[in-house]
Formats: sequence, C-alpha cells, structure tokens
Amino acid sequence: MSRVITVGGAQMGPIARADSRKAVVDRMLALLDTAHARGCDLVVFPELALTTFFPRWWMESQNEVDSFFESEMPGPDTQPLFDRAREYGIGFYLGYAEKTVEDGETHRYNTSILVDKDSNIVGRYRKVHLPGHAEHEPERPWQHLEKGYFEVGNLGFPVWRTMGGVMGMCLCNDRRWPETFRVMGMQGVEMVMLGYNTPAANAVGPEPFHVRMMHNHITMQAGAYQNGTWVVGVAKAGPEEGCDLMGGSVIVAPSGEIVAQAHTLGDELIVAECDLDECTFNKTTIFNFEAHRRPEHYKIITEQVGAVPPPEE
Ligand code: ING
Repeated sequence: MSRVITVGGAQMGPIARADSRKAVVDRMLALLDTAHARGCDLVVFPELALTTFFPRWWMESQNEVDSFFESEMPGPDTQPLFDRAREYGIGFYLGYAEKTVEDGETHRYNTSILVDKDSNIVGRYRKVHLPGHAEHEPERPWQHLEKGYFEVGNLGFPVWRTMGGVMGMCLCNDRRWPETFRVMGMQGVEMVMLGYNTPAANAVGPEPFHVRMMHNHITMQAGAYQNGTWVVGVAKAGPEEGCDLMGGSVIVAPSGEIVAQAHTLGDELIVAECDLDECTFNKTTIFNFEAHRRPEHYKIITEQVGAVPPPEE
C-alpha cells in the first residue's frame, strides 16, 4: 500500500518593497499553473510569501510596518490563489504576516496556513522561534527585526490529519531547533512544510556561504530522519532589496535524503512524488519513540532555557 502525494515546492525569487500584492500573487498563480501541469496535489510557498522580507528594515511607523501584514485571509488580493487552487484541486501552504484582533487586542504573527484541496484553511501555525533582535541596530548591514515586528506564536506545533496523512508546519528559523520537528514527531507527523527567507551571508560574522547552505540542508535532513517524516523547505531567494537570500529549496525524504532541489534563485517549482508510507520504516524501527525514548532523562530540555555549564574549577 502506498500513499503517494505529488508535492511542489514553489520557490520564489526576490520581491521588491514596491511590488503590489497583485504582482506577487500573479507570480504565485503561474507557479500554481505549473504545479497543476506537473500533477501536484500540494504546493508549498515560502515564508512571508506575499511581500519582501520587511524585517530587514527598521521602521518607526506602525502603519508602515502594517502595510506588509494581511488583516484577512483570504482577502481580495489573495482570493485568486484560493480560487485557482480549488479549480485545480491543489492544497497549499502559504506563509504571510498575520495581523489579527483577539479579545479586542491586536496581534501580529509570522504565520503559515495549510489550505486543503477544497480551499478550506485546515491549519494555522504561528512562528515560535523568532530570530534576530527587537530594537534598531544601525551597525548591522541589514536588520533582522522579527522579534520586534512579530509576537511569539501562541499555537505550539500542531499537526493535522489532511491530504491523506499527518501534516505539520513550521517557519524558517524553526528548522534550526530540533525541538520543532520532535514535537511534531511526537504527534506522528508524516510531512513538515516550511518556508524560509535566509540571507546568504551572516550579518554579524564571517560564515562562508557553503557553510550556511549546509546548515540549511542538514537541519531539514536531520529533522526528517530523526522523526521519520518528509520535509519540504521552500525559499524566498535571490538578491532582494540589496540583501542576497539563499535558495536551495528542497524536498527531503524520511530517510534524510534530498529527493528534489532548486537550482536557481528565482521562481522555480521543484516536484517529488512523496509516499507517506515511507515514514513507517523509521517510525517503527530506529525511531520507534515508544520503544527507545527515555524522557525521564530529558527534563532539562523543557525546564531550562539557556545552557548552564558546570562551575569553573
Ligand atoms: N531567517 C533566518 C533563518 O533562520 C537566520 C535567520 C539565518 C538565523 C542564519 C540564524 C542563522 O534561516 C529567518 N527568517 O528565520
């Protein structure tokens, strides 16, 4: 028995600050058309896919910051995406900046949604691991103000039974933290979708590009292997407003093998036939959690935040 879903990773090239939502959605519709032509059941778009990566700038005006957020999803600009996906019978993952009012309070999250083949929003995730800093650091070549523009996600790392399997989501920096994949692994996840905006260079220190690309891939390969799950990681890539973003979008099998990889820094669809039953081997042998995990020895992971080395001699 196999449960194959054909998955498309819809990498996107640079989005300019001045690009309209319509111009961006038109590019996403073109990627969706290609995905349909290539028989995709599910498409994964990048993190913050509707706008340029705006946390790279310090903005005093909340109104200016809010111009990069969506107050409704779908809204007039994004409805065409939902309509075309439903016409094609394609589910999709979409990363965007969410502005929402809950109990009279306005909240802003770095969010992804999972939309099923009937265009119903069946899942929502709000980014937990916000990298960078909250205040303006003018000495940086570019800012990374996710801690200032977004709240920490309040939904945890849920999974959903949809698209014929157990699906999970995360966003960008989340992939660097093994806890992200393990929490979903503990819920039997079979495919983790994530989008990312990752600068090709480190703003604060020397780190060769090939090392950063290795980090990009090993985090997703390890997450896949150690939890017996597929991982689909999709970049917003290319030279965007003076900041080079890395590409390297991949589809990773539960074995940890990369089965599809982008080779450009532009709008590019990568496709793989993903058999969710390939998760079973790792989940029932080497990573049979019930048989092998020893949580009584792991408590420090949830009870402590920072590392505490032993006292100096
Ligand atoms: N971007 C980067 C990421 O985690 C980063 C930020 C890059 C942090 C490299 C540490 C090292 O891929 C986002 N948006 O999280």
